[in-house]
Amino acid sequence: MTASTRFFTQEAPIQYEGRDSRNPLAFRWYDKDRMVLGKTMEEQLRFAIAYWHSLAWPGGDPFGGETFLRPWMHGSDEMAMARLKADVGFELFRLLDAPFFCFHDRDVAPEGATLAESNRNLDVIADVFAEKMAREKVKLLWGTANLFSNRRYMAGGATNPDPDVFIYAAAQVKHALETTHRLGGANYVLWGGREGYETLLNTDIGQELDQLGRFVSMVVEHKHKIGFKGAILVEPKPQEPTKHQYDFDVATVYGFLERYGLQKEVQVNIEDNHATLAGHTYEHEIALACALGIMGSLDVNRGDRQSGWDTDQFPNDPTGMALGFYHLFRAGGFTTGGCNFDAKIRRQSLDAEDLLTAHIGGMDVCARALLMAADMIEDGALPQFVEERYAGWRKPENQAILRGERNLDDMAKLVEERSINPSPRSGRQEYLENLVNRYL
Ligand code: XLS
Ligand code: NI
Ligand code: NI
Repeated sequence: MTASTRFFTQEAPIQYEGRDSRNPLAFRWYDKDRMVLGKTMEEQLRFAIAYWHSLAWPGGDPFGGETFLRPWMHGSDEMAMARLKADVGFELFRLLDAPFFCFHDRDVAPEGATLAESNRNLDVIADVFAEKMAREKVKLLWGTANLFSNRRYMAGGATNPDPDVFIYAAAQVKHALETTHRLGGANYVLWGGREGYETLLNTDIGQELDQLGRFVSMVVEHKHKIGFKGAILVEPKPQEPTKHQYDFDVATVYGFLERYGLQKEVQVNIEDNHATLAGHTYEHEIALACALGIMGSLDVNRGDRQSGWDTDQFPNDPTGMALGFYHLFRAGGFTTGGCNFDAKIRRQSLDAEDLLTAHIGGMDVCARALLMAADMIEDGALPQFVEERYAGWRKPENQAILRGERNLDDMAKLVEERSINPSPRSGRQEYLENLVNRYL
């Protein structure tokens, strides 16, 4: 028996028991083998567990320190603690029957005094992972590098005014990307928590954006060099920890990618709580990414209406999730991406069991949302309404406008020739909202 089985009292993986089950340690909606839109729920949703929140976070907040007192955070031998954490982590993945997990380099192994030492520590734990992954079903959805915790990154990694920090960060990302590749990761994520500014009084925005453009280009070049087949994903967020982050939202990231010629190489990892912090909805960000052809993966969580920060709570709103899923699955669903629980239990949720129930609830919310989205797509009334609303644009004479074959003079002539005097048509928003409620 491993140390990890002493952390969770639960021994058998969580099972689907159906919506009438009263068992808190059972799925009520997530029936992994159920076919939805041509694939099993497991294949469609591609759930991942986030190492940082569930295994590396001690339960602190700005007013108080750790509450969880996890055994693997209290030992003098840091590498032994990292191994114990891995044991508990893989036990968590097994109990939740999770197909994927995600990690930052510094979540899984301690940082050393030099980059070389940090790399060695990461390699040791990557070996532990590789060994466990050969035995278990869990795979790596994505890896990433932590370029925000250490004080050297306080003014940014890629966007630091000091070129030595850029170089250090790039070398760290090289190793994290290679480790992700070695473990068969499906994606590599770049989230720029400190790629932004605190005050414009000390910041050259144009210079910093050029640094970031070059940094991301080097990551893409290296991906091809080592033969990594996964996707490179940028994760938008408007602020926190920096006052203003350059990867503000999907639209901003797309503009950045175009400027640096990366729009065919990089996609986005969209997080619900980041979408709302940017003043959008998850639905908006997902629909836009699908329309721009850069939809990669999802961090599923939720914020709090009263809080202006990233509370990273487990999702509990199937309807909101379904509206986002509707766009994602209409566009064909995930390819390399999945639903990563970038979510943490509350700091009063002390028990091992709380980690299980949080994920069970989140997985059920996503499963329910998938079923709703499938109904919306298969019933066809919603997509058909939109199709008809734009039907005029399918006519060859109007297609010619979009192809750039007509100019403003032509527009003036057309108004005369066709006696155009448009009469507005109802957008029927309430009818459509009632339609959505039918799928609940
Ligand atoms: C923080 C981000 C982070 C990324 C990975 O707000 O969501 O957790 O997903 O670096
Ligand atoms: Ni977040
Ligand atoms: Ni995230």
